[in-house]
Amino acid sequence: NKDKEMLKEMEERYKKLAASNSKSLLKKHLTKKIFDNLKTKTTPKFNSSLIHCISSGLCHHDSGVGLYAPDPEAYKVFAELFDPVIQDYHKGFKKEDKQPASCFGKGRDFENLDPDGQFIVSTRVRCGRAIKGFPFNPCLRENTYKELESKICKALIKLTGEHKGIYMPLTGMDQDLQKKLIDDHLLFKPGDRFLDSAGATRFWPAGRGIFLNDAKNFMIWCNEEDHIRIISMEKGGDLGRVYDRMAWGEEALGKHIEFNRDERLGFLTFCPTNLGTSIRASVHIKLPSLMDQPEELKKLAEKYRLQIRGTTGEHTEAVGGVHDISNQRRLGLTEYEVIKEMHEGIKGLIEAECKAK
Ligand code: ADP
Ligand code: CIR
Repeated sequence: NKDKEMLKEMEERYKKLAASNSKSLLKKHLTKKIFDNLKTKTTPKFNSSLIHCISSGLCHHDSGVGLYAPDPEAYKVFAELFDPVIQDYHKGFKKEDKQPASCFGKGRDFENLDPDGQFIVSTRVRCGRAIKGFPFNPCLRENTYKELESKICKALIKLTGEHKGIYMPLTGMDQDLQKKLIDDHLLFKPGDRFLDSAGATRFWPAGRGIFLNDAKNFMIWCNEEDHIRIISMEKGGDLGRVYDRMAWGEEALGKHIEFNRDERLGFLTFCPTNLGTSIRASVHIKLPSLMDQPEELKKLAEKYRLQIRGTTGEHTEAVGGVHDISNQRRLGLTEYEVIKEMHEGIKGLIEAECKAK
């Protein structure tokens, strides 16, 4: 009976989304037929159902995507919904397509995007990793969050050289320190409403934390949206150097942790937008002339397959003319190709800015 009631409630909420003017990929691709096909399915190992996948998008009609995978098997069991969303977001990755083998290549192939420091405030490259054998947020409990954290910490203490650093758990962290780390763009913000309604913030702050190297240009986030986020960041536009630091850190960590990589979808992540390489390479950039022509900027971003975000992250505004511009697609191409696409795009934007002056 309880199951019947839950199904009825999900149907009501689905109808509301379908009748709304939401621009989310969930609304676009979750047809009535697919909804009916999937509504009573569950994943074999962790028993997740459709509501776990779509609850964020049902809550927030202003989602860009609105879909998450509660566990790795969800990508297969609910493929009828995930596949078209993945194809749309990653610009044409079809259900027969396969993520190529990892190839990081050399960051030094990419020249500094802004050697005179005119446009780029800072550059950041991140990737996400899941640990094999564990489900994602909606299926984790306080003890599994802690178990993941302790596995990650065991690997972190083995990092050496420029990656060496300390792990700071969120539990018991000084409020001023937490605020400073967030303001410096080093640490994730708590209370993301999209993650919250996706079931990704339960037992907070248990098992969550940040590892920071001595130079504060290499970070590892523990149990935020993904089990692991590996991040490299510094002032200026030396994308190649930032990328190499992340890639070497990923390689070092991978010697001590088995990452969950799918043959077809590449590295598995909670959000389907992060599959494949899971790399987001971004610059905080000032383009004063292009900012005055938002339509032109939007057109250029589409041409170069770039995504524009606000200054303090996704779903925020651009403060002081600083935008966060990054590669949109992460799946269907190698790590090296992702960085190349982003490098060419930013180069193109800077050229357009110079012409628009
Ligand atoms: P992600 O999914 O990559 O973690 P978010 O949009 O949630 O992205 O941003 C996380 C944090 O990283 C935010 O504080 C954001 O301002 C910061 N950030 C992203 N790109 C840059 C950059 N190029 N320079 C400085 N900070 C950045
Ligand atoms: C949304 O749907 O807006 C959020 N769930 C975040 C989706 C991830 N966004 C992205 O473009 N990488």
